[in-house]
Amino acid sequence: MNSSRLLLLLVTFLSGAVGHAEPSCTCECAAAAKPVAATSEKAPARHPLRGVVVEVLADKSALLVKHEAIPGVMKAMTMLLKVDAAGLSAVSKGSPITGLLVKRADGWWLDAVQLAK
Ligand SMILES: [Cu+2]
Repeated sequence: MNSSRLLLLLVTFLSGAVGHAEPSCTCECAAAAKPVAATSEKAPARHPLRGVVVEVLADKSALLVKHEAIPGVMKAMTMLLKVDAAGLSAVSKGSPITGLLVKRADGWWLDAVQLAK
């Protein structure tokens, strides 16, 4: 009776100590992890792409790109990719480029377009 009561006190003390240490860790982890989790849930997958600009189609805000194979996504091909204004002005016909291929509701986009080095 005496020893089990001592054990109970010990367990209570230990769980109290753990309970005190854990919340601050949980808070930090939750704060750090939440935005990442939310982003990965919402944002579509971005696949690194390497290719060459075949044509700049400014009127369509798009580039005709001959790109290398993207394993698990698509084989090597020449295709039209929508780009933002920055992407459009960063390249010209014949430019070797890299970017991030993203599938959106309105089709395939190339984000973060850069001249390949
Ligand atoms: Cu393609």
